[in-house]
Amino acid sequence: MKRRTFLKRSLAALALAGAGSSGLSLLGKSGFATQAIAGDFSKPLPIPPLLENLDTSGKSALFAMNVQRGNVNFFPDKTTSTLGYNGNFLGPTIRVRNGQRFQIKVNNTLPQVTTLHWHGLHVPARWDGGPRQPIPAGTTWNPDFVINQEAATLWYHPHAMGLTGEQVYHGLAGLFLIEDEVSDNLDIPKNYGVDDIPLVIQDRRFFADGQFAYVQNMHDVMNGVIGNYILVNGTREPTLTVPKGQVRLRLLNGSNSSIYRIGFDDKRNFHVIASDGGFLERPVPMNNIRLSAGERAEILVDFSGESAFALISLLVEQMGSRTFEAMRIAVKGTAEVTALVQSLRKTEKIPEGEASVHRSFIMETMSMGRGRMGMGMMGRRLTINGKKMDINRIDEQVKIGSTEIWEITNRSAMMMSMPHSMHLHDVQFQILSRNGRLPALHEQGRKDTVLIMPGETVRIISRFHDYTGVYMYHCHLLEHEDDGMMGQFEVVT
Ligand SMILES: [Cu+2]
Repeated sequence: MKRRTFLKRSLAALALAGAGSSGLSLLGKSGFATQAIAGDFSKPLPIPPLLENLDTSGKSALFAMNVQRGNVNFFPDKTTSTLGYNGNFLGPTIRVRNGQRFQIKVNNTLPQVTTLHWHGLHVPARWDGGPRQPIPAGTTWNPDFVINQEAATLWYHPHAMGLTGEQVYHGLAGLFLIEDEVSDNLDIPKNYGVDDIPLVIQDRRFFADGQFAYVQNMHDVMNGVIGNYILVNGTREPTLTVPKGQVRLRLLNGSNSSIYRIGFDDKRNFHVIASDGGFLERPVPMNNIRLSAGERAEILVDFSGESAFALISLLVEQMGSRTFEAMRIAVKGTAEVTALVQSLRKTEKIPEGEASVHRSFIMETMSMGRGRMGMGMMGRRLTINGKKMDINRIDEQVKIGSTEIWEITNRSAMMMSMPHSMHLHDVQFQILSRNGRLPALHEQGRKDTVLIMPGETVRIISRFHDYTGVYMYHCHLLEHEDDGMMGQFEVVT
C-alpha cells in the first residue's frame, strides 16, 4: 500500500512537470531515442569506488589513473561507446586530506589529447590541468603538490581546448573530496557509500543506435546540449538504499550545460551543509536547490521518520521545464547519525574594504546580424568582455596576495537570453551580491562557480594567495566554454 501512495505521488510530480514551458512531451527530438514512460528503478545506485592510495602508509596520497575508452549498456540491447577513468564511464572518487602531499600519474590512453582539471582546487598553476597543461595521446602527466584547502566536495574533469564538452559528455568526470579535522569531528554522516553518498547527476541524449548524440549544431552551442535521460552516477533510473536517520548527499551537477532544480517528490525539507568550497556556517533548510553545471552542494536529508517500505523520489527539473524522476530512495536499517548538526564551521567573511582592485566582466550573447532567424543564428557569438578565448593572450593580471572584487554581468539581448555559469580556477570566492542584494543563505559560503541568469549582475570577492601563474575563468556551460567563452588571468608577483 505504501508503494501505491508512492506511485501516486510520483505521477503527481510528473504531471506538475508537464506544466512547464515545454510540457511533458515524452517524445524526444526527432532522431533521438525517447524517454521510457515508466521507469525501471530496479538497479541499485552504483557508488564510484574510492581510488586506491598506493602509499599504503596513508601519509601521502599517491594515485594512478588511466584515461580510457569503454562501453556501457545504458539500454539492454544497445552498446554505447564511452570514456572513463580506470573504467568504462566516469571515474573513481579521489579522497585526500588537507595538508597531504598529492601525487598522481595520469596515463592518457586515448587517441586524442586530454587534460585533467581539479575543479575547485586551490592548486599551483602548472598542475591546474586547464588548457595550458595538455596530456597528448599516449603520454602521462604527473602532478605533485600539497593539498592546501579545507574540507570540500570538488570534482575533476578534462579541460582541453575545444574538447571539454565532448570528453565530459562521453564520461570523463569524477569526484575529488578533501577531508580535514573539521569534517572528521563534525557529527554528520561520513561513511562513504553508506550514509555519505556521492551523486553525480548528468543528462544525456542518445541516437537510436545507442550512441551518445553529442552533435554540436549552432542551436546546441547556444543552448547547451540538453539530454532527455538523467543519469545518476552513470546509471539510468537507479534505487539508492539508505539507513533510517540522517543521510548526506553530495550533489554534483555534472551535466554539460543543464541547470537543475533538485528536490524530492514529497517536497520534504533538507538542510544544505556545504557549497562548492566546503561547509556553510550552519545548515540551511530548503526544499529544492538550483545547481548550474559544475556546481556542488552537500545536503542532509532526514529519513528517520520513514516506514520500512518507504520510497522517496529524487526529482531533477531541467532548465525550468521538464522534471525527471532521477532516482528512488528506499529506507532500510538504522543510521549512525540521527540528530541534525547545529553548527558546521566558522567562516571568515572577506570584508569588501579589503579589495584593492575592482574588475567588471560582461558575459554576452550577441548577434552578428543578418536577421534574427535562420542565417542570423550563424552569426551569434558568446564572449566575455567582447572577447573569445585566445591561449596566447592574458586578459587580466592579478597581484599575488591581493583581494579583488569582480562584477560579472550576464548581458543577453532579447531573444538570445542565455544563463551563464561563471567559474574561476585557483580560488574559492564569496558572493557579495546578486542584483544588489545579499545572496541566499546557501550561496553565502565558498564558491567557485556561480549561475548568472540573463540580466543579472553578481559581485564576488576573492583573495589571490599562494600561487602565481596563469589560470582560467570561463562559463561552465561546456558548449559555451568550448566556443570560446573563456579568458585567462595571471597571478603575478
Ligand atoms: Cu555560458
